[in-house]
Amino acid sequence: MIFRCPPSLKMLRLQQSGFLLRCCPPKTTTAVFSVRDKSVWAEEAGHPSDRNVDLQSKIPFARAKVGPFFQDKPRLTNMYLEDVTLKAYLKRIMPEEVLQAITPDLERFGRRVATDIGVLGRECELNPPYLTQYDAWGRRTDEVVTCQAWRTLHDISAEEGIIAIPYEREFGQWSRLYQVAKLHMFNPASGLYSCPLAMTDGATKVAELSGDSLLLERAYPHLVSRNPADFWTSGQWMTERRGGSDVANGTETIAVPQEDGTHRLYGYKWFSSATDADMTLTLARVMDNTGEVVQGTRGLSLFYLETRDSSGQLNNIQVQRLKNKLGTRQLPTGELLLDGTVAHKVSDEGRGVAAIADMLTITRIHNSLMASGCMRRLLNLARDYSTRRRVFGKLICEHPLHMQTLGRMETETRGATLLVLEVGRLLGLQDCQMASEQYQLMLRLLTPITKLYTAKQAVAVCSEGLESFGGQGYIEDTGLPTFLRDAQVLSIWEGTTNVLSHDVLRSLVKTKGAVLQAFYSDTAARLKQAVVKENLRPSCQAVELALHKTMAFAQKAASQEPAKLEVAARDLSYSLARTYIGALMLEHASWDQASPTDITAAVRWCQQDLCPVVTSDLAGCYGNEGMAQDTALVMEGYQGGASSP
Ligand code: MFK
Repeated sequence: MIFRCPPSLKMLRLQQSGFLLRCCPPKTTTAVFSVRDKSVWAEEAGHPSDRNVDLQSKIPFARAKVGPFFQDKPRLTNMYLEDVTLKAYLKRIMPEEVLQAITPDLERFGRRVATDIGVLGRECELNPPYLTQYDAWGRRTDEVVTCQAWRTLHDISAEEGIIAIPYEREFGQWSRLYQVAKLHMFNPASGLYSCPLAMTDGATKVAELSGDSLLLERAYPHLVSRNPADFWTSGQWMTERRGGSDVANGTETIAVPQEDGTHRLYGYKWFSSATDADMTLTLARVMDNTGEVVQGTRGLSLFYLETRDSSGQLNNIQVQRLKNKLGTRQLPTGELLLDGTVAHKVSDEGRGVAAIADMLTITRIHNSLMASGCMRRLLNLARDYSTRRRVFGKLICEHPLHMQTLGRMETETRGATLLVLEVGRLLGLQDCQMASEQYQLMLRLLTPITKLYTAKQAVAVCSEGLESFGGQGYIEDTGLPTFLRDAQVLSIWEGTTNVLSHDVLRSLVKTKGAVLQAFYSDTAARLKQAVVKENLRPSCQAVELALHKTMAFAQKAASQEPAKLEVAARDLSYSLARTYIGALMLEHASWDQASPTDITAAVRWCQQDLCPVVTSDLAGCYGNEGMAQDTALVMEGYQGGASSP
């Protein structure tokens, strides 16, 4: 129903308030309203006056009436069938028999995440966990109370094989990609159950790679179980009070060796996601028999511990409090005091960081899948909404400017999706010891690049996504603000953008530049394939130019003082990300079954500055003067914080 709001409506409202009735008699109105239930209007219309019943019946707003218009809400249908990039990538990459075997499951799951799983995820947001520290009789219990939906998501995760799939290896190297496809759909629907699953996957990988017999025999069967009653989740307790990024210098927890070969841990874990996990991997410094510990990275070892003993009592762990966070409110993130916690060492002494790096690789990939998944889910909601919302005389999908905005978000999302899927493919090869040296180098380099870049994309796309709903995007009970809140953590946990930019540099230094050589050959090979399509040629040239410029910059910077490369690390990472995504999109668009929109997306991607590191270098941002200017810019006017509360 369309109704116009004639100027005389203002007057009617004044009449309703009694103002005009007291001041002057009502004039004849020309208002034309179509009101469905006249009798109700008339019945309720005890005011402003029974003198004008006809007029009253035409007033759309009155006591306890909110008007006849209700905006239709956005809906999701099937997160697999509607994801053209995910479907096309799997079709292009996977052997036909594997794709045929897994497609029914992906289609069923795509529907589930749009329906019951999405509802459970929302319930987790609405019913956040809380901590009960004492029972009625004063005993310390430290019970983390989670909602039923959270526990149901635990069971669903097991039944759906979210962790089991890549380790069962039913489809060999493709099993990981199968899991990755499910995670891309599941993560944004899961009420952040994706977080414990990320750490669980990481712990499973560490168990496999470490070959530690206790981890393999005791924990591993639980971690990969499809039986909800047996399925365990794992934590990853890395962060301590001195801070999260500088693990080597911030870790104070000590491990005291016991006669039975175990260790007892004493420390304070400051930010422990999913405090309700069954087990965890954590870092500590082994104390020698003189009471000394080794500081720095070389003093850190990796430990496995179970959070409760066989009688259900906490393993000398006190949950001090749950964190009050901007987002991820669904997660019981806690501060934990370890006071003699029994633990088992799983790495060689002093090799803790290197050992937990295998876990970080997995959790960083999960983080990227949360980013790509969030963008896709919100974009699907936004495009559906654009067919239901009418403003300025037409549906918003008929407004070219609105479509341009969504189109830009779509391009980002497609690029991110191709990148995370490619990382999933590489991880599958590594899982099965099938990764060539080049692929292993690519996985090492792409993991931090993908994590840092997709996280930033997710924040930008989710922010724009909320805006595409107008004011409703800012209203809590639409569920939309959760997207933005939860996206914001993606660039923080698992290593901030700058920490991950350092990790990119670490991979360069550690491999003596071999990761960049691998990057060059991989990117060039993809461009060679795409350039045969005439309509892609200019874009291929743009990516090729960016590739050469980035390589030349990295080579030049490596021979200069380290500070220059360090201050360029973020822009270098962005350049590698944009260049590589460009190559992936062009390769995808050159596939003989590519759609016209694959070409549009690839061409548009390549229109941006693909090589910001060279742009900024030319502007002098990385020289001594540029660095001094940054500091001056930031510090101008600063009064030393003396008057802060
Ligand atoms: C859907 C949601 C998913 C997410 C859920 C997860 C929730 C969990 C929440 C959290 O726990 S957030 C906390 C996560 N914490 C971090 O991410 C820490 C960030 N800091 C870093 O990453 C630091 O850069 C790092 C701890 C790795 C630095 O430590 P060091 O000791 O200064 O590193 P160093 O000395 O460079 O490297 C030590 C060894 O580790 C070296 O091996 P070698 O001795 O053999 O040379 C490195 O090569 C190796 N290494 C470091 N990073 C690596 C790595 N190996 C492979 N890959 C890497 N990324």
